[in-house]
Amino acid sequence: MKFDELTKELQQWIVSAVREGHPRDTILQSLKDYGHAEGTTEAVDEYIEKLKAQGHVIRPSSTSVLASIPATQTTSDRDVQILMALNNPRVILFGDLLSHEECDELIELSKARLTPSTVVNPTTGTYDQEAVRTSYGAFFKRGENKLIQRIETRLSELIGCPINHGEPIQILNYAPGAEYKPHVDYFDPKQPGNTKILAMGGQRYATIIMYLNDVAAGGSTVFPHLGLDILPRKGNALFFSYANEHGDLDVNSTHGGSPVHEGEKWIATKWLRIGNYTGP
Ligand code: PD2
Ligand code: ZN
Repeated sequence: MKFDELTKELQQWIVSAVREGHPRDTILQSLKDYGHAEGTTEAVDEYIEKLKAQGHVIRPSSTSVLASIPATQTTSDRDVQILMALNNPRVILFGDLLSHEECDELIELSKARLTPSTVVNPTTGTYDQEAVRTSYGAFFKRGENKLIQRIETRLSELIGCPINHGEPIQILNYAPGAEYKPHVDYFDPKQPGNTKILAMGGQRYATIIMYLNDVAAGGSTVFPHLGLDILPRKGNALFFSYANEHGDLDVNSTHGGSPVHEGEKWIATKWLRIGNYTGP
């Protein structure tokens, strides 16, 4: 039976079950248990395929995974708190990942290097200055100094990702009114301008945003598809992922940096690749 031929009630039930991440077979068994076995297998498969084609990643349901997350995660040089976790897409808010001294040092070291931020043009592959991103930024080469080495090791231990899969840390500074409009951090492989950037370590699969100062008002990291806003707090860090090794990409990871209303905002961003990052 086609999905559209089911009753509206049944359609809604299937939509919720699939989006909540329940396994296909569990969904089919429940439908059978409640007397809806006939024709629903095709309809469930049709809906799952449609979601995948739209770029949604369907992950297993995770209540038990979230329940077992420890309150504190220990790395070789620091205990990091876990303040919030969402499973689908994976979003984790870490508390106290950086010390206040580390935040201040990153800001001071970057001040002399700041230049206007750019975005990758998906058609041409050039790095262009655009109104969608009005921050200033500075890069630190991987392992550039002791501080960067320490932070990169800590992140690698926390996330379980090899250091050489990480792009260089980027510091971003937002003045009042500055923002980064909602976007995805992965590169659409169908766009010709992304070929070169994808060749330098494969797809990006996750982002870590480290908040280097408290912002008096505004400047949250927003996830419009999730109705989620993360407020900048000095030393906290946000991890979110959006791709897997099969090339599935999750549009629900769309996020932005909302305009700063009062004060300024400083963050450090680390993007992670599926393979070794070989770019600049
Ligand atoms: O500044 C942010 O909160 C922000 C928002 C969206 C940073 C990024 N994206 C990024 O660096 O990719
Ligand atoms: Zn982003």
